[in-house]
Amino acid sequence: MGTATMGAPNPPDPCWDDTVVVVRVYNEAPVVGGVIAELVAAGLSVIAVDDASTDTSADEIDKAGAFRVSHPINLGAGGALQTGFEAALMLTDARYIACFDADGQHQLPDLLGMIGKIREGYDVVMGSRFLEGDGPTQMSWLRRVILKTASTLLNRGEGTRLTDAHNGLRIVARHVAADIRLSYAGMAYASQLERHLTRPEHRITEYPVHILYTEYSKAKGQPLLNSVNILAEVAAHRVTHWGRS
Ligand SMILES: Nc1nc2c(ncn2[C@@H]2O[C@H](COP(=O)(O)OP(=O)(O)OP(=O)(O)O)[C@@H](O)[C@H]2O)c(=O)[nH]1
Ligand SMILES: [Mg+2]
Repeated sequence: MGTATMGAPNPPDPCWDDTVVVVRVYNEAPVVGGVIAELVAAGLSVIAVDDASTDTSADEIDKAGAFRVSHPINLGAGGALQTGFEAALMLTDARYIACFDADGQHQLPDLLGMIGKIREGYDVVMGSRFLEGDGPTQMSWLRRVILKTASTLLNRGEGTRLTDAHNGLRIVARHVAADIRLSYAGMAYASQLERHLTRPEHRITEYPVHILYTEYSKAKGQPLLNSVNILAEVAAHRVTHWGRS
């Protein structure tokens, strides 16, 4: 006779069909296939925005099972994110839209936890590298100081209490995504996005995440100078909008 165990049935597999994940991709061929395949295997729908990559990223995206949208020219990380939000709104009826990087720095368990969090009734859930002390995130001390200072300045401006204002791992409710208009070039889009997400009418919270600084991502990622630029942009906005927010 069979050996099937009696008693309580297995819990159903978790279902993530209320969420679509936007992955922006610029020349990430060595890693993007693995990143997307893991999301797809978990049951998530993925829209990958290929930002005019000159390597084989597009093939890797297709093989891994994402829906691919391709820019004919490179529009930068902000432009790619804007396309991702618009595609998610146009092509799906997802309640939530998540952003996940293609370079292997973001981790699936963090994303799944953030989906659980936004289902509690938030409009925006932001990943934070600094919520659980400094945790296992292997960031250089200088980048850490710069990003924390940017968060402090942004908080003063927007009246929010974020610990990590420039984290790419985020999830937003559909109505929040519908109002996003990213127009800044370079990495300055991040401050523009944060200012939108932290509007007082949005119910926002943070969720602890662990960003991996792999040899690959360190070799390919943003130079420290970009963190300095982010800080300068937030400070300049603070000065020009003094007393207005
Ligand atoms: N740098 C860059 N990234 C882009 C562009 N278009 C899309 N991306 C994607 O945007 C995501 C974030 O880019 P990163 O350069 O890793 O930026 P970051 O994670 O904020 O910075 P690091 O912590 O240094 O890695 C990655 O998935 C990129 O592939 C672009 O034009 N430039
Ligand atoms: Mg990165």
